[in-house]
Amino acid sequence: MSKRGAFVVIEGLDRSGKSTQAATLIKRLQESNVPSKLIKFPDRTTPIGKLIDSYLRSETELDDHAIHLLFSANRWEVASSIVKDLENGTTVICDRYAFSGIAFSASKVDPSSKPVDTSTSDGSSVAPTHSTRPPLLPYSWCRAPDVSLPAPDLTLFLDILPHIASQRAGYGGERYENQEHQERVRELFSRIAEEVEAEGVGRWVVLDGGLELKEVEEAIWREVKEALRGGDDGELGSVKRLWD
Ligand code: NYM
Ligand code: MG
Repeated sequence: MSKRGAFVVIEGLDRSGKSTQAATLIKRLQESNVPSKLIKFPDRTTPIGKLIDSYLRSETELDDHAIHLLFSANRWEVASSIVKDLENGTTVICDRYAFSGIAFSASKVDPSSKPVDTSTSDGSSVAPTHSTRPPLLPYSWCRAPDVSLPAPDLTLFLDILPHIASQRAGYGGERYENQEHQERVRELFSRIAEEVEAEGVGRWVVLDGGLELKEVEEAIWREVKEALRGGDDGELGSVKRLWD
């Protein structure tokens, strides 16, 4: 059997540079004659993806549970083809994955909900913000639909501060693209990182997305070369499943 490909996911907040870096990475892999393929979630081209696209552009309203399940279904549509590619020796680079699914949904709050606690030590009260409201969807509920999806061998998290991301071109056009929500998304990504490490569902590497493009590119390349070697034992083994 030929050596299987590596499954590499790039994650981060909106405008953290994922898509730019994913495009550069795939070019570099191809120049190095590594069979590879770039995929992205949401894949807005499928029937489910079109619903997601319309929701993100605020052209459609959907129940929060329903849209969460659609994002997951959009991954399940291609889950078996990801496994097939990996087994055939193709390295799959994936721009966002189930971790975005959890982070963006579990960070939602009901704007009309009662804030958790907004009183200050002197007894006065501050205006409620996103971070003082209770979550709309439980974390464990958000994680459940993606259980058993193919697990990445490596996740590269491009870390950026929400106020820096908000200054980048193209920010703010879609749902979720506001600093308060993104602060909460960033906290959830840290929680997910801890779980990925605790449960051994591949490596999770945090890279500074605020650096120059070229520096981020080199850091990514170092990690991906290591992943292609198969880590310490030089073996990627069979494709694992998320949270198994
Ligand atoms: N997003 C992405 C989710 O809410 N759930 C998911 O499962 C995925 C994959 O969609 N703000 C959010 C994150 C982004 C938005 O992604 C669209 P992109 O990469 O900007 O097209
Ligand atoms: Mg976006």
